Amino acid sequence: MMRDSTVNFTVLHRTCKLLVLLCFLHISVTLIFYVRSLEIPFAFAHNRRQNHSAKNLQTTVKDSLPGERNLSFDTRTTIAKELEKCPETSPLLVGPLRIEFSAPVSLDMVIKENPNIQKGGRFKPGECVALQKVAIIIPFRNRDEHLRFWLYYLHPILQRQQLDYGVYVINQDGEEVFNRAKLLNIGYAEALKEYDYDCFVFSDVDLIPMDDRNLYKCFSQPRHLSVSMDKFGFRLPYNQYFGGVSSMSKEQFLKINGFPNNYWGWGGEDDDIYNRLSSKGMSISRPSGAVGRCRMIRHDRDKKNEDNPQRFDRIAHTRETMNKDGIKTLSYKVVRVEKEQLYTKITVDVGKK
Ligand SMILES: [Mn+2]
Repeated sequence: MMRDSTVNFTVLHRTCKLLVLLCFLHISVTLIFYVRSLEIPFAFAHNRRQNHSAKNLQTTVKDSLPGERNLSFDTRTTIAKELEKCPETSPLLVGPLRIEFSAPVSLDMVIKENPNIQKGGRFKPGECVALQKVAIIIPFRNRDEHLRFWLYYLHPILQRQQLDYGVYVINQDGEEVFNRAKLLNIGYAEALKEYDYDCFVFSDVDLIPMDDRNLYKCFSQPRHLSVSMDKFGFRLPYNQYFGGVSSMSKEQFLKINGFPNNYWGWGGEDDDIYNRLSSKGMSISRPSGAVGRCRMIRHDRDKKNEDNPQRFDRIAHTRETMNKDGIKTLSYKVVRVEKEQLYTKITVDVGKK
């Protein structure tokens, strides 16, 4: 009997020891897995930080943007990083286009036909990383019908060109004399507050390209895009002509101190811009006459946009005035910013003549 109980006790003792060991093992394994689960997000965050510092300066600017904008942007770049750069020539281009203004278009229709446009008139290609970030600046006042045509034709073209772009309509508030060049300067400044654009296309609201190979992007020299307008019999009116639609990189724009702020009324500001470019040793890049064909929507002269009689005198003195009058001395007030589906409308007080 005695012997039996001793055996029993030993067995029980061993079982208990084993049980304690098992418990210890179980706890250890659980603990190891727990610690590892904490380390994974940490390692992920660490990796992401490394990726960030490897990215260029532009990202640093983006990172400093406030709140939600920043977050959605970051998410997008993370996805974009896995995509390849877009090709130099987009495979989506179709060439000559039929452009007509006989039937009016509605914004609802344009919105339905362009489901990939983000609020504010923003777009990024989904299949590759765009080569340039382009802000399109449209000086504006009371031309809603023209704007609808512009959006109807240009959004599909710009998407086929695989650009990362945003459309900014700069609306002059009030009834004072129109100031196209100042509105363009304001568009440049306001667009840069939103995104680190590296290229700026300045377009009149009533000009539509007739060929999608006329690229709305920047080149090694400032670009004139509206080279053969129907209005001028599909020819350049004169060699120095830089009106209608043009593009400039941020660098090119800053080199000439932006555009003049003191051309009130119609005419001259485009020649002043040309003088600025040539005085800084830049030349004008242009598409061929065939690719650069475009159509202007016919209209009467706007009220409060009469010929500027001072323009000839001003143009003669661009070299002396350009450093004192430009983007460096730009002053204006933003009256309101409206994020429409197909464009961002910024209404501004430009002051008066
Ligand atoms: Mn016009």
